[in-house]
Amino acid sequence: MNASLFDEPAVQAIAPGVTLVRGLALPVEKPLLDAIATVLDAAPWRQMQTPGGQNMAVWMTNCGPLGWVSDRAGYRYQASDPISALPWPALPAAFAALAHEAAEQAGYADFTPDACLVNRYLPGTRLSLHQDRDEQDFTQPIVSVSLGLPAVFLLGGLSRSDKTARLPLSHGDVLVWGGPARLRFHGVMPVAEGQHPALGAMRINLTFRKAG
Ligand code: MD3
Ligand code: FE
Repeated sequence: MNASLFDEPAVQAIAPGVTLVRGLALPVEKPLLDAIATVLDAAPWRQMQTPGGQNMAVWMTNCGPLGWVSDRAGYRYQASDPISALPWPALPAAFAALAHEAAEQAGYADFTPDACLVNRYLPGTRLSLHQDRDEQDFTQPIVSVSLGLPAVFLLGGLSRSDKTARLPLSHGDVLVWGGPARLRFHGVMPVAEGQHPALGAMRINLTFRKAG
């Protein structure tokens, strides 16, 4: 039983342009996990290289028409998986429906993502403060789905040096970032050790974007 479902409104305004829908993914946990397994069969977890040649700490894959990649040449979206040279696996219907529903609850009527970056955090993994600016159209929101171990998001401002706020997220929580929040710096604190009943010792984040 999740008591917070009863003493908090389902849709919470966290900051201008930041909407949290606690537990929105819980009723579709099984379809989401099945779809993640299908994506991983075609496009397994990999550590991408930073433009400087370091391994990124977060293990990633993608699905949908476009996937985010990083290598010595830089950051970009592309239609093919650099490992297989095949198109990224299709965006699963359960993913598309959840992203659309979350965006709608946040006030975006017609969110049709063309990219889903899937991030895997093992305990100790963090994501340093950055902006998402490789997409074409910043009027489109980003939808993020947290699964598995809990994490603390860092929400900064429009400048790297702005003070950050901490936002704890758990399995099933869905966030929508748009409008004035779209270019805010953000990151993830190191994920604490733990075991999630469905996912074990990992956190998975689905990040939906309109990239092209
Ligand atoms: C806030 N992923 O993949 S998603 C990323 O939990 C990324 O894996 C994190 O940041 C994760 O780029 C956070 C949440 C997120 C995404 C985009 C944002 C937060 C954002 C854009 C603006 C402000
Ligand atoms: Fe990001």
